Amino acid sequence: MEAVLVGRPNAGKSLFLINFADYLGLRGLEGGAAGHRRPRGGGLSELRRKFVSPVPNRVREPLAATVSLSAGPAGGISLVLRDTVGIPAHGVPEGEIRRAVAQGLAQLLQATFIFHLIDVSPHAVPTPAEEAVDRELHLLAQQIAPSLILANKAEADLGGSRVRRLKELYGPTSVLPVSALTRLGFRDVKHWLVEQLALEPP
Ligand SMILES: Nc1nc2c(ncn2[C@@H]2O[C@H](COP(=O)(O)OP(=O)(O)OP(=O)(O)O)[C@@H](O)[C@H]2O)c(=O)[nH]1
Ligand SMILES: [Mg+2]
Repeated sequence: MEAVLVGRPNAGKSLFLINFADYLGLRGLEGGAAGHRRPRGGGLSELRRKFVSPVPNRVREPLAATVSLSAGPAGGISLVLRDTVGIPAHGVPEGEIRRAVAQGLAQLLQATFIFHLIDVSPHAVPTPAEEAVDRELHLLAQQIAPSLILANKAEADLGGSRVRRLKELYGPTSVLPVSALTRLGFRDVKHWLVEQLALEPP
C-alpha cells in the first residue's frame, strides 16, 4: 500500500513525509543517500537537510518511507509514504524537472491513498493559474484513489481564512489543516488513514 504525496512546489511534501513518517513509526527508507537504512540519531535531521528546501524543485531524487500503521486488532499495517516532485503552475521546464514531474504523475496512478498538499501560509496566496493546478490535481486524485487535501503550514494561517477558502472550494470533509513543521493535525491524518483501511474490502 502506498500513500502518494502530491502538490505544487514548496507545499511542504518532503517535510510532511519525513515528520509524518517519524510520527507513525519509521521502518525504512528508499531514496537519496539514505538508501534503505533506517536512520539513527541524526538521521531525520540529515533527511530534512537534504530533501527540505525553500527553493522549489531543488531535490528531484525520489524519497519514500515505510511506516507502520496500527489499525486495531489486526495489528501493524505497513504503508509506504511516497514523495513526488512539485508540479509548477507556470509551465514545466525542459529536461530533468519535466521528467521528474511525469514520473511523479505516473506514481500517482499506483497510489492506494493520495495526500494533496496545499500551502496555506500568507505568503503563498495562489495566483489563478496556481489555483487551477490544484483544482486539476484534486480532480485527478479523486479519480485514482481515496484522497485528502492537507492544508499545510496551517500554523501560519492566522484566522484560518485560507483553510476556510479551501473547504469552500473542495468541501469540508476533503480538507484537513496540518502543519508539517509543528505536527498539527497529524493525529487526524492518521485517523483518516485508519478509517480508510477499515473500509477497504479484505
Ligand atoms: N511554516 C511552515 N513551513 C513549512 C511547513 N512545511 C514545510 N515548510 C517549509 O516550506 C519549504 C518547502 O518545504 P518542502 O518540504 O521542501 O516542500 P516540497 O513540497 O517538498 O517542495 P518541492 O520538493 O519543491 O516540490 C521549506 O522551507 C519548509 O521548511 C509548515 O508546516 N510550516
Ligand atoms: Mg520536496
